[in-house]
Amino acid sequence: MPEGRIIRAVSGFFYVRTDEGDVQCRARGVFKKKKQSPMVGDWVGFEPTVPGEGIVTEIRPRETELLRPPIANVEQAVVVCSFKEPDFRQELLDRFLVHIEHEGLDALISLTKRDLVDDESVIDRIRTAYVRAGYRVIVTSVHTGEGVEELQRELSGKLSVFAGQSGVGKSSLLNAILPSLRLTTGEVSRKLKRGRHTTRHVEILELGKGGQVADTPGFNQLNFPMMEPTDLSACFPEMRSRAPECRFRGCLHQNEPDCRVRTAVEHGEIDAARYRNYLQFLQEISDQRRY
Ligand SMILES: Nc1nc2c(ncn2[C@@H]2O[C@H](COP(=O)(O)OP(=O)(O)OP(=O)(O)O)[C@@H](O)[C@H]2O)c(=O)[nH]1
Ligand SMILES: [Mg+2]
Ligand SMILES: [Zn+2]
Repeated sequence: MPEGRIIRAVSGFFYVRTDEGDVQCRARGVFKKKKQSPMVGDWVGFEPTVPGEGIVTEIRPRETELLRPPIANVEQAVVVCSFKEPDFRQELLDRFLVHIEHEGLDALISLTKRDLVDDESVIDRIRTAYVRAGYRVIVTSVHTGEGVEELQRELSGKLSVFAGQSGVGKSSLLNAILPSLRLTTGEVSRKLKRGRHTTRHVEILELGKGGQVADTPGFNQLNFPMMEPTDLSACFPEMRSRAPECRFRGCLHQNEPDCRVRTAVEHGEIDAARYRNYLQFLQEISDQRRY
């Protein structure tokens, strides 16, 4: 059976890349019954129908699966956040990171539109908070080219996904890395200070040097999947590494005595805003579980 990888999904069609070219496929009906659906990034087997077309009949087991944005088998997620237009939202960044950690992907943070910020201390505060938490952080501007090559290096030799709010500059960054992509980009609305959802589909793009990236539509909200409260602190690397030194196993780092995480927050080793977001997410997760 011919095989390939789904590189794009648009209104019920799956574009499967094979050595012999792309094949436009529909999915076999049985997937619907099983409540399964092929995803971009999936390795699939298909039955050819007419030249260039086929039907996906088999989905290979996924190594990883991200539901927002929906993509399978990526190794690394690049969370893209702008300093301005739209304004930096740390809570949303932390939400994205929890999702990514929960799915076991490597995370990289790209802070965009550096050219719109005059105050260097704003950049430093954010960068330091996340570097200390254990993340790779790349500050970029497509106007000055800052950070573009560094980002490109981090993308080589693997499949990554760009995730982030609409308008933060995901597609613009990809164009800066490889101008021939000519992805459509959109102005940020002045009035609403929000992106206009310019990218409509998840699509895997070839960057050369063995690098592949999925550009994805932006979104502004993100709820958590069902998870245990103890899973949540494991999604914060700086808490995960300190938790073994808490007095209690399963410590949720709230009011427990001899909590190493709280001590680290008090000493400024863990970013206070990230810790506040953690507590808020913990509340959300326990509220979820009550229904
Ligand atoms: N000043 C400045 N503007 C940028 C930069 N990067 C992107 N922009 C602008 O930000 C706007 C949105 O960029 P896009 O690349 O379309 O954003 P996106 O994240 O792909 O948005 P969606 O596809 O809607 O999710 C465009 O007007 C870009 O020109 C940057 O580094 N500096
Ligand atoms: Mg886009
Ligand atoms: Zn603790």
